[in-house]
Amino acid sequence: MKDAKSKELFERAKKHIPGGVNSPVRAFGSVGLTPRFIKSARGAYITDEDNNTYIDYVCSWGAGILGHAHPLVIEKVKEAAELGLTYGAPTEKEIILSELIYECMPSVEVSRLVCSGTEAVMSAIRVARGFTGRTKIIKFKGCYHGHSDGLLVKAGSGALTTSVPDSKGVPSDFSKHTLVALYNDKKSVEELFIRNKNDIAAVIVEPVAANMGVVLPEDGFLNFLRDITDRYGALLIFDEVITGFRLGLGGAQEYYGVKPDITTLGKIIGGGMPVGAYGGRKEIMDMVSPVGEVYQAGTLSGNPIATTAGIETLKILMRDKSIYLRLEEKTKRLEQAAAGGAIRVNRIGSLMSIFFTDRHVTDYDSAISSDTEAYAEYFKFLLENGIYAAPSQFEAMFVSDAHSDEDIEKTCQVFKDYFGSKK
Ligand code: KE4
Repeated sequence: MKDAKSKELFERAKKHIPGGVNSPVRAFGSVGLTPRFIKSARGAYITDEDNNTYIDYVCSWGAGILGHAHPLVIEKVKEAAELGLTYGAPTEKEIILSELIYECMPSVEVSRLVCSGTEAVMSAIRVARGFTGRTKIIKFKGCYHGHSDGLLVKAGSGALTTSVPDSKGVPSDFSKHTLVALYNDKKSVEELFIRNKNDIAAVIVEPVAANMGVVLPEDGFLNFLRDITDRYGALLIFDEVITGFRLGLGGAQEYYGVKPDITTLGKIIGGGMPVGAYGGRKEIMDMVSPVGEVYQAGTLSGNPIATTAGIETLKILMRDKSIYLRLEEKTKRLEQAAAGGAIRVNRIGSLMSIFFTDRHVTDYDSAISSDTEAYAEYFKFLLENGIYAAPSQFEAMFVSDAHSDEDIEKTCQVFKDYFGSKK
């Protein structure tokens, strides 16, 4: 596999960009290889600067549900660009995107567009605190919600599961209001509510976790979170940055039939351009400036080019709901081809992770029992065979509508070759 150009670019990149990348996972650190510098992408394929073309299962971390450079989306983005790139003023496109989000997710009656999932989550938490007048937030070990200070925390040693910063530069004052529970562990949540009673503003959860690899909520877990937050007057925030429009038009909240108070979105709603959103019922969102007293703002929020890409992406998904059936069928074939190896596969819809462990992966501790060296070896084999998977055991595989039967068949064969050789 040629990687001379990527190697050269990586060295050059490190001179003026931390680690040579603008987001850590892209550096291929956990798989110990030179990151591939990508020069183009179309449909299910990405091509690197050494002209290697891969079948892409990262899909820009889920944004690319239609595949790269969908012709319709590109056409509309080009048209929009001719009209100017940004106005810093309201546009009809922002209304259209908010209406489409509401049509697909009725719990998101009112939404505010931002430029990333991090911004969406950070703002959602501020609104939850402003609405309830409370300070504490419960998150789950292994769930990732972007890089805002209060969420870069890990469980403290204390039995109280208070948290401590999980990043340098985050003062402990910023993390002390974040409590950490265990995913799929109702008791850990109950205990935090008993200890903190009416000081918990919200529980934030990835309704399907996808940042410790894909971990599904056990039966009743999300319903339990809905019940306990209602019981204590706290808000329930579903971080659907990954699951929103991925599991279906209504995301995880439709799939599991659990209605959160606030939803955060990203990735697919931008169709590959920088868009995040947070929203909920009007009563809550009226807290947000300029209506209410929770301040949040953004120069490029609702940008006309980004909203155009998002609108066109959602319209394509809404026009042809059979996309989701096709996505599920393709991903099921990948799951079946991987079966048999000393691995565990967690899959829901077109979201999947292969864990190199013999344990059922139901939470963070079982996820990290995976052999990351084995994952790195698998990743390298795939890359050498023209398959681009997530460069980390603790990410997800994403399938797009552009993945053809031949692409899936080829990937299944590579899986069978790899896992067959391991028997
Ligand atoms: P961004 O700020 O990266 O747009 O979104 C943060 C975020 C929030 N919530 C969830 C559930 C997320 O998965 C993310 C970001 N996802 C990662 C992939 N696991 C983005 C990839 C990266 O960090 O480079």
